[in-house]
Amino acid sequence: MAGKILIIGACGQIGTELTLKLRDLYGNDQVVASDIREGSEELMSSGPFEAADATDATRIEALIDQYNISEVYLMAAMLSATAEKAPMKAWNLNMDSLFHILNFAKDKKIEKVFWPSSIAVFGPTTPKNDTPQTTIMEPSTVYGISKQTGERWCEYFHDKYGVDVRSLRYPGIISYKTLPGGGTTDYAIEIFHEALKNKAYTSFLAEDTGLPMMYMDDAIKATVDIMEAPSEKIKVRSSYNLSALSFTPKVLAEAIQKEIPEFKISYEPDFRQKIADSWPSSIDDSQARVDWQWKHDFDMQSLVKEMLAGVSEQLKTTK
Ligand code: AKB
Repeated sequence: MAGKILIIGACGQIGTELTLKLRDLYGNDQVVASDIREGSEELMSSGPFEAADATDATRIEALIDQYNISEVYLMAAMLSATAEKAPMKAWNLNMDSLFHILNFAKDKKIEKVFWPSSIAVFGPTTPKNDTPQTTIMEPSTVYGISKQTGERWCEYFHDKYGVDVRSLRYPGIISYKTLPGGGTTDYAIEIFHEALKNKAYTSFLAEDTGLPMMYMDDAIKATVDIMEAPSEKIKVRSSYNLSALSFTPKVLAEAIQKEIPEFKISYEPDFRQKIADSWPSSIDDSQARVDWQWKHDFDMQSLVKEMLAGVSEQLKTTK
């Protein structure tokens, strides 16, 4: 790598674990974390941190110059449920931050960009099962519209200006180190905290709502793999479908009950149900598997075991 890595939105759910992984791989000083707020103790103490607003182009450019940045991972975004409450704010954050980075890459200030897309790019008219890489996309959420638009711009900047931008359509990502902020798939994380604390959980999605999901370690592996793959292997410059698991709240609850038999689940769907209903239940990611040999490691029961162990460890230390 010619220069250092900058992670924008490094203190969020995925940003935190991605930063730690990249510091492990390339050295602590090589990976600069930035966010509008400070992050976990581990993140803050393991390498450089800079306070920065992802929409402030001048500040981001100053960081690129100061640290001799060659790669940017733009992880800052407003997620689906929160974005519905503040549509214009979400649009501005999700789009402005992307345009700044794509333009820096176009002007050769940086060499490579990672930008996450999401299953939210799909909508109610998309085939629901085994959703193909290329299909009908009519997203009905602000978040989905911003991710779909972002995908089009990524492809445009690649085709027109040769920008080396790489992207994944993340499913719901399940982890315990840092809580997610305002997603529709968040129930699949809350459930573990409540199962351990109260042996009961009320799901905001109905029992039979199937959604694509993935354990954090697999999401991080996919992100590192796509960024390390030789450029000619990356055939899709909008964003790749990415898949590991697909389950409903009921099936997840049953998997938790195998470990905690007294655990009880009830259902009180709220406004997030409509968002979930507009998304696919399962994703066909064969193109990622062929192009850059993507492969997931975690199945349902290993995810449940890891989550229960991780969350209970955390509960012990926060007592
Ligand atoms: C959300 O629920 O908004 C996110 C996503 C699927 O992109 N987790």
